[in-house]
Amino acid sequence: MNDHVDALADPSPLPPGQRPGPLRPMHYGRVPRLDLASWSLTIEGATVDGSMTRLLWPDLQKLPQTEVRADHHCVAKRSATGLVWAGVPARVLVELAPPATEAQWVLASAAYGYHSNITVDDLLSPRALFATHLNGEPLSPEHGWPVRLVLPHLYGWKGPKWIMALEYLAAPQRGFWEERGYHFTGDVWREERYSHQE
Ligand SMILES: Nc1nc2c(c(=O)[nH]1)N[C@H]1C(S)=C(S)[C@@H](COP(=O)(O)O)O[C@H]1N2
Ligand SMILES: [Mo]
Repeated sequence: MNDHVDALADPSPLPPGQRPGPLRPMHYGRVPRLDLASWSLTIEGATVDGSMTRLLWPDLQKLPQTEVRADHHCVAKRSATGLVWAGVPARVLVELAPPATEAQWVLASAAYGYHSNITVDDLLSPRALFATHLNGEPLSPEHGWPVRLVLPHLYGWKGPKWIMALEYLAAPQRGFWEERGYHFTGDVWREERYSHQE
C-alpha cells in the first residue's frame, strides 16, 4: 500500500516558485543552421596566458564525457524534471583553457547575439556540462544541437543553446536577459529571478 503512495510522490523537490512542466523549445531568435564541419567552441578573453583556444567538434569528442541527471528550471516558473544530460564536464574546459586569476566572470554566447553572464565558479560546479545529448539522444536542433551549456543550479536562461564561445572577464558584465531585468546571478534555490532583487 505504501508502495503506491511512494510511486506517486514527487521524485525530488522543486526550487521555490516552480511547477512541473515539459521542456518546451523556447528561445530568442530562430534555430540556427549549424554543421559539425564548421562548428567550434572558443575560449577567449582574460585567459591565464592571454591565448585563445578553439575546439573543433573532433576535439570535443576526445575529452572525458559524463552524464548528469538534472531538472531544467525556466524562470517563467516551469521545471522539466528527470532529464539526463550527457557531454563534457564544464570543469574540463576550464582546466584546458584556464582564466587569469582576476577573471572570475564569464560571458557564454551563442548564435544571434544571445549571451548570458555566469562565473568561473558556475562552470566549476560538478554538475555543469557542455551537453551534446539529452535522454540518450543527440540534442535536437530546437534544444541546442550540437552543444548547449547546462548549469543545473541556475535558471535556464543562463545556459545558452548552440553555445559558441566563453569569454573570461576581469570585471562583471551583464548578458542578454540580465540587461533586460533578470538577475545577475540567477540561482534557482535562492529564487534569484529579477535584477531588482540584487
Ligand atoms: N541560444 C539561446 N539559448 C537559450 C535561450 C535562447 O533564447 N537562446 N533561452 C534560454 C531559456 S530562457 C531557457 S528556459 C532554455 C530553454 O531550453 P529548451 O528550449 O530546451 O526548453 O534555453 C535557454 N538557452
Ligand atoms: Mo527560460
